[in-house]
Amino acid sequence: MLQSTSRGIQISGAFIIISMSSVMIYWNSYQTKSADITIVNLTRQTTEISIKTCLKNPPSLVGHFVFHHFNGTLEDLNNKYQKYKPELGGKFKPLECQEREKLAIIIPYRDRQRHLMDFLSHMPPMLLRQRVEFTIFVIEQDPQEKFNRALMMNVGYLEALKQDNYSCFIFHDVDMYPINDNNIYKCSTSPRHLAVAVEKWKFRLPFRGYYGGVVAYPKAVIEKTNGFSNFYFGWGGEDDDLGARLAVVGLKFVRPAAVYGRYATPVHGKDKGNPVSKDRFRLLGNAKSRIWYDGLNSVVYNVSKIEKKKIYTHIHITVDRQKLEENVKLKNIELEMQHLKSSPINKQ
Ligand code: UD2
Ligand code: MN
Repeated sequence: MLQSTSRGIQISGAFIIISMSSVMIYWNSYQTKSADITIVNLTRQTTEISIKTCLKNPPSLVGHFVFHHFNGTLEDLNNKYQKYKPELGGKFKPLECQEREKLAIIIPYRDRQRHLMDFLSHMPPMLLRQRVEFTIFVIEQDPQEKFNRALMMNVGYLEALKQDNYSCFIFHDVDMYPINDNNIYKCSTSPRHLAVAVEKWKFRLPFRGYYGGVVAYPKAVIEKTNGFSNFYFGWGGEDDDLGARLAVVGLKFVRPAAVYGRYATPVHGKDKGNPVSKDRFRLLGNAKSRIWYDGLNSVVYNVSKIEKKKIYTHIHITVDRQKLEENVKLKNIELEMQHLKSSPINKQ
């Protein structure tokens, strides 16, 4: 017999109390109070059956799927995704199982409304087929300064952690759309470069050390590399800098097979506020020595607005380039002083 009450279900003398994460069965250890149930003796035999954890390759995957431009509105998407019951700010959880990893997708962003709508239309269905628990964070840099993609990645990491204890971070171009759902958006202990076969590069790597587009980092790795460099204003260089940082801490990117890591990329021009960086080769030249003072530990920015939308979180950032660069230099001096103080000659 199965009888439902407001707090639990009774099956032939046993109660099953359903909580968010587990199912507890209390055998013969109950007392009823009219329709309500009071558990009087929890010390008797208890059995816990966990709701199943999500599989890494769930049967819901379809393999190759097509990217379509989206012509609707954000409201259309809000309605479309209502059935998944995202929490405010766009936290989606798989309904079928429990996922341990919490993923933050960080999108460095400015003035790409059309690409953003395509992204918001394309990504959640795939991520839910993959049984990923995720939130999309759009980190928008205001128009004052040249665009700085890696700086927005640092900001996204720090701001996402203020919202929840995310354990996996995927830094994602807004104009890249995965087209094979076997490219799983979860972290491993190594950092992963996911954009292996990109349409704009004729579906192959342009060069071996290419780390553009989409990278997945577990939290521990971001901390190890002190995040990303703050110095790359304008287009280019910051993606090569990631590889240099990983080399310093003895890590390498791993990649999914090219048949999985496929991305559709719309053709677009260069953005006004993001001219090719003239400093990029100079910066790359000393990328390895900057890692300890140029990154998360020296970033300076101002949050002007946080918008918790129904299906994603939009954070608006202002950057004072002079202040930021001064702070990075100060951090360098501070670390050098500490180093000198702790050197054996000063300890005598
Ligand atoms: C390549 C890399 C990209 C990055 C960039 C150099 C690929 C597929 N992507 O992209 O990862 O290394 O070179 O910086 O090879 N953005 C805005 N607004 C702007 C400018 C940039 O939102 O005004 C964001 C947006 O998320 C965009 C990303 O920055 O997808 C990269 O900028 P891009 O699309 O102009 O550069 P692209 O396609 O050459
Ligand atoms: Mn692009």
